[in-house]
Amino acid sequence: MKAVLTGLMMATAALSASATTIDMMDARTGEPAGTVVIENSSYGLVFTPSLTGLQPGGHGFHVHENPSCESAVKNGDTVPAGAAGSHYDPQQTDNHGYPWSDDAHLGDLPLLYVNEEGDARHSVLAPRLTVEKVTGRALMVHEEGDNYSDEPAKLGGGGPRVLCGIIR
Ligand SMILES: [Cu+2]
Repeated sequence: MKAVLTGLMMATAALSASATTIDMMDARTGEPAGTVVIENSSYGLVFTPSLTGLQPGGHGFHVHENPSCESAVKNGDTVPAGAAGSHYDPQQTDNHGYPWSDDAHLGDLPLLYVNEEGDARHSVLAPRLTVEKVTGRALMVHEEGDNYSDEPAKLGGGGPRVLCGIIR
């Protein structure tokens, strides 16, 4: 019994050791905007947001490919957090889809839910990811929602990037 308990405690310690806190910032101003904790589970990667000051409703939430939240110039326009690149897609699916689909960007996450007070507190699970797979990338929150499709708008229709954080 004691050995079983010790084993359980060690397993718990191993899981919590893999938790990583991502400092999020406003993509336009660079001001701190809260945190997202990521943690491995037996079923995938858990994202637990602690964010405030967002528009109520659903927001596109993705892992983007580059570890940068700098703005970038695209077609003559400045894009906040544009240096993060597009959705992390190591398998080159070139397809925006469901987080549990094999034929979608690996960085496609479940929608981030923001309550009427503008707070995001609900955890989401990405079954194909681990802390190790996303380290060295960027985490992004978009202004609009996400329909897990490239139709009618590319990349789920999330629009501008509002919050960004580097996953270290
Ligand atoms: Cu995105």
